[in-house]
Amino acid sequence: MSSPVVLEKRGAVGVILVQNPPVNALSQAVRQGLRDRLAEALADDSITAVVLAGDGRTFIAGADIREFGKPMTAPGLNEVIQDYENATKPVVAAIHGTALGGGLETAFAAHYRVAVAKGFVGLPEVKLGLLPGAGGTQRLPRVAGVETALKMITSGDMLPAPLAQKAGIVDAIVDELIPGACAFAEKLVADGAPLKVISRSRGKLDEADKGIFDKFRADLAKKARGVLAPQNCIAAVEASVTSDSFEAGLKREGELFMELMQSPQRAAQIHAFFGEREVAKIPDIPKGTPTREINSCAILGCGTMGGGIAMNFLNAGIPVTILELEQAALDRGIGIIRRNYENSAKRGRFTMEEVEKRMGLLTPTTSYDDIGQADIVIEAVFEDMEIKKQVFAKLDAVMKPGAILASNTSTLDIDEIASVTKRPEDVIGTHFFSPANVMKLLENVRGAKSSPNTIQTVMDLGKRIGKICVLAGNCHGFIGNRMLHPYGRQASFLVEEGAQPEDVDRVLYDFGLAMGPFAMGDLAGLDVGYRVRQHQLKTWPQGRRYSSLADKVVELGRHGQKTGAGWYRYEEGSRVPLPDPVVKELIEKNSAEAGIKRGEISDDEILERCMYALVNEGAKILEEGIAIRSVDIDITYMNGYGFPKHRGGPMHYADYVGLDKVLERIRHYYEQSGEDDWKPAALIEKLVAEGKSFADFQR
Ligand code: T1G
Repeated sequence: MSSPVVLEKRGAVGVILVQNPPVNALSQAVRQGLRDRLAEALADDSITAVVLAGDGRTFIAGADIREFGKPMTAPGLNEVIQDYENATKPVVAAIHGTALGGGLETAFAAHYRVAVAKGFVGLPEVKLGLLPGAGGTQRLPRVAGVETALKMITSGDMLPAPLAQKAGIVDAIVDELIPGACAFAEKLVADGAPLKVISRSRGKLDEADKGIFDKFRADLAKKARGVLAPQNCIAAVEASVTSDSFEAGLKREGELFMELMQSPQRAAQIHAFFGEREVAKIPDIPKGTPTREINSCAILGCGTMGGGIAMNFLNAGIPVTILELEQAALDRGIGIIRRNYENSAKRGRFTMEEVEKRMGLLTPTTSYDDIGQADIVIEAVFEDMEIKKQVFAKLDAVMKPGAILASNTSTLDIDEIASVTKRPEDVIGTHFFSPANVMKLLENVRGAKSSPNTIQTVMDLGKRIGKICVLAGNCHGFIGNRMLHPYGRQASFLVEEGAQPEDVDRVLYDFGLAMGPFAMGDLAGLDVGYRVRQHQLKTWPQGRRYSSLADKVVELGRHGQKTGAGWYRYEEGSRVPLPDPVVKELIEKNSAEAGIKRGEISDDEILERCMYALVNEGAKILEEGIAIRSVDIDITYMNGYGFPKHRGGPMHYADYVGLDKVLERIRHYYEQSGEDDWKPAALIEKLVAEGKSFADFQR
């Protein structure tokens, strides 16, 4: 089998080229090839210098993540790197695309690094629950200083080549990758330039920096609560300047790396990494399905959602016509969009010129006449079926043929909405999450008649505007909100039975969620859920337990942060949730009226009843085909509902606990309560009977 690494000669320069598409990952064959080609280049007297580059779209983008969790294979990356550091001829790494992780670590083994201006470098291992495990935590501080190293390694963020040059990571920017790198290498030879070996220079830590490690530790203990990788990253960088030698520091890095490699958090975060790519693959929509060009967008509604959705398109350079029937509401919405951009500019995210450029793509209107030529229209009006049907009937009349008609509904029936149009094949749900310009998840909902073209066009469009798209089937609440209902019910039942809202929120916050259900409700607005429940109550199954506690809170006028009080009270100007005696009294009274005896509830029970309610509903969603794979549910929850990435999503978490244990607890709560939320999903029983996990599930 031919090696994925070749050696080409350009004059007296040997170009070692990695050819392992799509991202030149450092598979075993690549590592072996790098060693072999270097040995050949060093043995060839006609070669006076070496250039190391990636073929195709990028330099090496890291270790081959698919190898993780499997037995290590020789040669290890550190061995390969050592060969390059010890080379007796100048080695120049030529960077384009994204030199990431092990790729940048390999580039650090070269004596010099050049890059095209559009190239990027980074050490994103922390996003995978790891740390740079081939010397990155030891070499980067020696090249760019401790603070830059800590920032890059704990954030995992990429640096554009010009900034990498400023940081000392890249020695020169070249116009043309290979010719530029070869010319740079030839000059090294001509000048008799020294062979710079990073590992033989000390870390650039001066006395002032000593406290920096504790500062990073404290910051990340808050920002990344319970997450191991960032803490180990800091310890590894610290070792680069406190160890007696480079080798000692490298050894410490290896120990800290292996700790992470063996952690369930690494498995969870890599599950999330591949999952974010897996969800783009729709089994019944073949690759190459024709799609429509989207060069303009119309949005109905300029409220919180409409304005946030518009920003996504403006950020991607797609012109938006935004319709609000009332001029005052329209002006208010436009003002909020402008203010959001100006705040970003004040924070240095982009220039005021960029603000004007994006605002220049936005056309406000109060007339349907102005939106008919848009390639897609997204309705973000009041969450009421009758209103949505009126709007879609109007859209059907005004939108040009071939336009996509999308609804931002968060729970309502897409088929019913499509039924009022003559073009149900062009109708689809595009459920954005608030704040729509921030949240990564876009839950697209296929109607029974949505065409493959419509679906693929919207999936591609979602990626283009920077979203992670999950395709859901059509049911009440689709994937995310349908699971949220039993989760929310258990939270309310727990409070009726003895817990306090702050107990439930604390347990889930400590588990890693961004916030618990009560704080989340206060943030989102309790009146939203109230309206959905009043609608649901019309068809509430006889005998099914219902908690009216949340309704009573809303009926006191307590809608959450926006009214200064909800489940919690909020002091003037503060968003800190404070337990409120008024709510405590309401809870006691509600339990008494409902004849529910209150008692002690353990943290374990709180976590199980909230988590497994999610998992059980998720399993039903999976078996009904509303979600294509279990990972689609995980990606939905991690990117739309603040589920911690280091836990991998509710279904991955259930696999980690063990489906047999989860089933045993679901059966326990079912026997205890008789509630159909706890009726074990047939899929869980089937998987457990077969000794399988959700990850094994194939349709
Ligand atoms: N290993 C294996 N497969 C990878 C991969 C990797 N490192 N990176 C990407 N892929 C696959 C991906 O799953 C997808 O597959 C295809 O390539 C295109 O990716 C020792 C231990 C490079 C910025 O974390 O950030 O080095 O879906 O859709 O949008 O210290 O991929 O087509 O089957 O994302 O153009 C560190 C991870 C590894 C980089 C390109 N490196 N990759 O983005 O394409 S750990 C990373 C990315 C490490 C060392 C440590 C992005 C990208 P499929 P894509 P893209």
